[in-house]
Amino acid sequence: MAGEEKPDVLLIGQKKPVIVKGLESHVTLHYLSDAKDKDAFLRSLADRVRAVAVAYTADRLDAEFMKKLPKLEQVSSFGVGYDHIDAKWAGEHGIVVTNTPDVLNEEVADTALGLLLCTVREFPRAERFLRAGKWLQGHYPLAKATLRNRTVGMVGLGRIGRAIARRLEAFGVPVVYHARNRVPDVKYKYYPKLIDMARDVDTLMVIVPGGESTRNLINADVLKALGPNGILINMARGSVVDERALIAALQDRTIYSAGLDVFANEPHVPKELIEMEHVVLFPHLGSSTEVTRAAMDQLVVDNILAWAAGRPPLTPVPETPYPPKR
Ligand code: NAP
Ligand code: 8YV
Repeated sequence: MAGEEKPDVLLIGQKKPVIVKGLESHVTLHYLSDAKDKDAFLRSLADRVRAVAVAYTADRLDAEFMKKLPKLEQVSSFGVGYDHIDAKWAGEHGIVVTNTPDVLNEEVADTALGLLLCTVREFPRAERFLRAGKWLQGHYPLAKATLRNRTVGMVGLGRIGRAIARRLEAFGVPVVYHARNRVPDVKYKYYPKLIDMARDVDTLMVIVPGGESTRNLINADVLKALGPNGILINMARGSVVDERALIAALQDRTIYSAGLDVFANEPHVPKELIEMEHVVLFPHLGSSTEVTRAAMDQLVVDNILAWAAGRPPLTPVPETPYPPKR
């Protein structure tokens, strides 16, 4: 890029140090977060901005937003999930979208196992018991659930799902799975129908993408099929679970318990869930360690740098193949 004018890149969301430091000497960065009037700011950049870096997955990029940047070629988004971006529209309009897969697989799988153990064995509740001084009056009650006699039905067996399944195998827990397609190189039993798997297992581990194709996949029927010993772990997106149906199923003990890392309207969590002692709630922290978040940020940077150098994107999403149709 020596001697050439630096390309203009819009940064949406937080000014994360890895992203800003990684990009600022290669491109001219414009910060949407600094704009007092966001529409006027976008209008002033419409002829120049050809790439966008999205620093956090809560920032939405729908067709209406992307239309405001008619020269847009590339969206480099933080997070493996990209349900906050209209990738289909982007693909149809010659825009390449990239995400940050793989670098977070093991971290998210660790969190999933942590959430499962916390839910089955009531560890957070037991800790609250100790801190409240209740141990002085007697032992914490024996947990009714155990991982020892459970079978986990994976809802999704992609990059992260497989890392979770490997951990479950090491724990001696039988694994089966549901996805739209059979995974050729695994020995776990495949269920083409989620409802059949829910009937056969007592634990569901959800790790599919969000968006319309999975909206309310875990509904009242699936929860009923899971049954009174059933535990639901949601590591995917809040939209994948019908939250009202889940609350009802927990209140009337249609299922035993749930461990949730994600919610329909984050960071707002329904008060009914907060008031329940027998569920475990994490504030969407699947990938949230410094090292893994830095690796995700770096991949946001590397995808922009590849675009700026005219190289193919490192991690384009399937809806926006490279080279783009322009
Ligand atoms: P991936 O490799 O693309 O795997 C997705 C899996 O879901 C595949 O097995 C896929 O199989 C299945 N799937 C997709 N659509 C489906 C549908 N409609 N019905 C049933 N199964 C479906 O994705 P990944 O890298 O493992 O990530 C999965 C998701 O986890 C992300 O998109 C994100 O939403 C979530 N996530 C959450 C956190 C967190 O902090 N809680 C962190 C990272 C990721 P088929 O295509 O064969 O159906
Ligand atoms: C993100 C995630 O950190 O990668 C994803 O899809 O859900 C997490 O790893 C989270 O989305 C931040 O908003």
